[in-house]
Amino acid sequence: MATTPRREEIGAFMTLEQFILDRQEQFPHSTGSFSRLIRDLSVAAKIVNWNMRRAGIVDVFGATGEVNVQGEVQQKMDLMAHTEFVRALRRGGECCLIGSEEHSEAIPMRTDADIATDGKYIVLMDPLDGSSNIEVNVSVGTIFSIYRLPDHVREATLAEALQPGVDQVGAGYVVYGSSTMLVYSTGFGVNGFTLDPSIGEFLLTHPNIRTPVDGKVYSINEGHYNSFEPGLKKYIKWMQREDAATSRPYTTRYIGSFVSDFHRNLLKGGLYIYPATESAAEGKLRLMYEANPMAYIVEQAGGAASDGRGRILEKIPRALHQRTPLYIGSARMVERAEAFLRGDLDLEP
Ligand code: P6P
Repeated sequence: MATTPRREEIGAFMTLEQFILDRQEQFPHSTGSFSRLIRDLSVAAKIVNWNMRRAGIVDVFGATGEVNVQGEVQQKMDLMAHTEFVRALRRGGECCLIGSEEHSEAIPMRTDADIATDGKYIVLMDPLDGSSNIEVNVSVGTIFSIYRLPDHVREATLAEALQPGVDQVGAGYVVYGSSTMLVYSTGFGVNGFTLDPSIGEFLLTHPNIRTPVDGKVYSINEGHYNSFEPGLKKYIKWMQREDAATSRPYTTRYIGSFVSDFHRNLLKGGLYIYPATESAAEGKLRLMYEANPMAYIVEQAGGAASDGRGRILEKIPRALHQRTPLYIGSARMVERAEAFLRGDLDLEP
């Protein structure tokens, strides 16, 4: 595992900019547009990080008094993050449409003269997931999903944003934790970059991340246990039973911040579950800008993502803010969950 570079070693790490240019050179016909889009996202991530690190000092805690499209109290930091990512993408000119958890409708990118930009990419995002944790100093994150505007389309509308997850051309997240990391994939593996605030650069500290095929950690809010479906209850009880041969009981780790739970499970192995419950028939996580991008990343790292019955990336979207049950992480753990939910895994009690 790479460690934070000592001062004299910083030069030993490739920066995100260098990595992007290296990757671009592998595609002779590349125009550099996608590279510039990733750079634009990384600039916004640095600005959001700067605001996050001073949140305890400046009055940016708490709610705006508004309720977002999800019916959730919008935190001041949600609005800040949304504003910074929209500003960076609009300024960069590579994005033609944004979908954001913080905005009910898709946001077309236009120039000041209200002319549609010629950007080729659609970005769907959760600008700051888990923001209610900020005022208690718990890690939070940004999640983004990238699609190409179909060639025959001149101006992007919501219809062009509602593509299945298998059609993503990139996805990533930023975790604002003990350090700030940008982790993303463009379909050629998953790479993690740690922000060195002393030079303002993301450094390649986690090249070619692969997630363990199985794990012993599960992340779920067991407060909802009584409303889980029978197969999930059986799976949880199976994970809790003593069995040295299969390293059970497993460990529960649930931070209440999806990006943080996902990141730990990606590196160490594990399974994050937000299932359908009585109060949330479709689960809580959103398909287009939480489940799909993380499913893209985890599959690129050798893991799996399911809604309990089928592959997340193959779900046909209906709406920008639709929700989905989510089982995501180590492939073997996802497969086992699906088997319990089907009722066809007759494991020892
Ligand atoms: P609950 C944060 O609001 C979030 O979307 C995820 O980051 C987190 O895993 C989940 O909801 C927590 O939800 O119902 O357990 O409080």
